[in-house]
Amino acid sequence: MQAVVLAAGEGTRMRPLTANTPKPMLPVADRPLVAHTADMAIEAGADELIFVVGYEADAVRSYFGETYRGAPVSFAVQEEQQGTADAVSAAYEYLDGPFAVLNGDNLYDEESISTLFDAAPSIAAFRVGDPSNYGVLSTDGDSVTDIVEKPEDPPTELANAGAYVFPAEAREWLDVPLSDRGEREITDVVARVIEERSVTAVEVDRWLDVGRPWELLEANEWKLDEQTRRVDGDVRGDAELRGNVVVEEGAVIEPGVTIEGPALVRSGAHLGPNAYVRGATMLGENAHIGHGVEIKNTVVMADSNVPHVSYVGDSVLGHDVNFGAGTQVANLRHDGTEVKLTVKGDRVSTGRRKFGVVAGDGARTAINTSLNPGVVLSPGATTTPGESVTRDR
Ligand code: TTP
Repeated sequence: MQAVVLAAGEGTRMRPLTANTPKPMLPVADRPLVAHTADMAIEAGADELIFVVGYEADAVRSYFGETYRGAPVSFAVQEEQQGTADAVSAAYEYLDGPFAVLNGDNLYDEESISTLFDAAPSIAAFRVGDPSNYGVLSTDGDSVTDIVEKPEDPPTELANAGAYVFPAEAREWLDVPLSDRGEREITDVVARVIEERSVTAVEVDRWLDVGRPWELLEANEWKLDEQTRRVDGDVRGDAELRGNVVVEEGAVIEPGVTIEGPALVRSGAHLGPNAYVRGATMLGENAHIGHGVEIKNTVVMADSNVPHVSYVGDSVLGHDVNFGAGTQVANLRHDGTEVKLTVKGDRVSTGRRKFGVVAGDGARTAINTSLNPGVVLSPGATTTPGESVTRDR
């Protein structure tokens, strides 16, 4: 079966992390987010991958190349982001049979996607207490009878989880009218498929739609937890690696370092001496974490540095970030309420009592900077020595 993977979006809610990297290419454990989607599709039986690309398309192209895990790969370009049905239309000329459509920024448990492929035509559903913010499925047994966007009075608890297998004819049903928000929506294609065919709802056990920075952290927590302990790098002296820790070949762990898994140290990363890494932390390629630094539950992307006596917790650092000596990240509010972040101009709760900061590519803090919970640093932002940063910059 062919699998169409939607990866044309910029990920505006993920800014500033998407300033130079499209959201599907942001790191989740040892590979880009969209590679997890591609892997699931292959495991479920896809024998051809068609990526719909747009924003920063070259990053997706160069990662996947012409074949991926033995499956031929094509790239369809969506010039303007005019909605998910429009994105699938971009792949029209490549389609020649039943096809799956998967969002390039969603994670599922692998088994459910295999069941989805086997049950074609089919749609993935996720059971949520209040599905009124989703597309909601009506069902008769396993069969889907209707789909309604954001209903006030949801007919079931089954939310549309954004993964589908369509019959070959659906290729001709993609040209749906613009919705009220001015996009061509895949929900309208799904509605047509339900009208024309018997469609099975496949309940997925686990689903994460990765849209905002703390969801990227959550995605890493999920995938780091699934990795298998492996130490291929250079671990020196009395460094101690506890639990589910992966150290890739080419990484160096100096004496005095303690790492508590799950944690991943990627190739070229340099850690210590005397650093403490714990709880679902991913240190990207060539990252440098120096003496006296504690890093907890954090994503540090490639080429970033936290070289001297700092604490960084529950945070996401983009590429080529540098935290000056003594930089401290606060990740818990005194009032214990959930940390909020500004997403596209609105204050939004992360749903987490503990969340630190988001640093865009190339952000640099000066010595002894303290950063408040929920602060977002733009790409290239700087601070002054001893500064206490309480607002985004
Ligand atoms: P969204 O998460 O709705 O869009 P986005 O990724 O651009 O993020 P944001 O809303 O923060 O700007 O899209 C869901 C999936 O569909 C995602 O994998 C991107 C993809 N997509 C396209 O490929 N083309 C499109 O026109 C749209 C709207 C989405």
